[in-house]
Amino acid sequence: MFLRLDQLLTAIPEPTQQDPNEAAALQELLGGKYGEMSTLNNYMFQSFNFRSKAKLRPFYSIVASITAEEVGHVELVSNGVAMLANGPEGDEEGGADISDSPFADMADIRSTASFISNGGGAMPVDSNGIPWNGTFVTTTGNLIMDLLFNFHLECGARIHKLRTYSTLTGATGREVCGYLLVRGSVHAHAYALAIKKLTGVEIEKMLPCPNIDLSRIPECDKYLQAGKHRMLYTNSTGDTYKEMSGIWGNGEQALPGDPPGELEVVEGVPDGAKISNLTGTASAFTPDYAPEEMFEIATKLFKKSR
Ligand code: MN3
Repeated sequence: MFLRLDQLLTAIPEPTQQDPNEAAALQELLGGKYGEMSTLNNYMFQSFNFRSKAKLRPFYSIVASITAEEVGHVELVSNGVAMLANGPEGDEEGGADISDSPFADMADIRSTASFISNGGGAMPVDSNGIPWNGTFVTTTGNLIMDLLFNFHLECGARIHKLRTYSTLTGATGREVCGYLLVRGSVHAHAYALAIKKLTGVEIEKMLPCPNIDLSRIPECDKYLQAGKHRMLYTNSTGDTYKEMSGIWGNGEQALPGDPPGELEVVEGVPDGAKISNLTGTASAFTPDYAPEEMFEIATKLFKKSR
């Protein structure tokens, strides 16, 4: 079962300007082959299909708990995409004259469909608008094969995050990349250690792979100082999934190059942040947009719930 919290994993700075092309670039981290839809669905289906869950509990726990974090990553990137596509100011008043082509600029953005079909929202597509698909999921039934695939997936995801970061100039998209680079590094490290426990092969010595020095990415700094590169969250209640501390912990240390310290499993979820309150885009419904009645109904229903 899953529990939903009305928060984002980290605070994303509001954009200073509308930038639907940066939103399209960020889509790669959502619906690209190595995006968050892929990490989420790989670990989710592997955890559903996991055999001998009781006997292999530490390994099941690590895949199951990371699954929950990945839902939060999908949510984080989706919010970043929508914030960039929307820009800093809402447009709830409307009143534009449709014959003036108020959205002429949208014909020239990279993903015109993100405006025409999706109203500036995020979609499970890559940076070229090509849909994410289920063939990106690997669940073989062989635990070592699946963990190896997950290690590769997280390493590939880091390349894509770095390259996406280097296409962005605004703080909004860069923050999303910086946070995910740190957390993706944790997940690559976690799968490497799981493989080591099962096979004796010290695959974590390949890390960081690719060789990305997080200390040179300013947006990573506060997360490194807070020790986010050393923490795995159970994303559950009580001590459920705590068994993974035999893999993540147990004297294992942070990767060379990152701030030193022992790896630790943290019960529960990380501190969340507020979700940006995006407003409607009245001019997208020119000439007729009247949300007031819906707002009124919602206000009445809210009062009845109290
Ligand atoms: Mn992720």
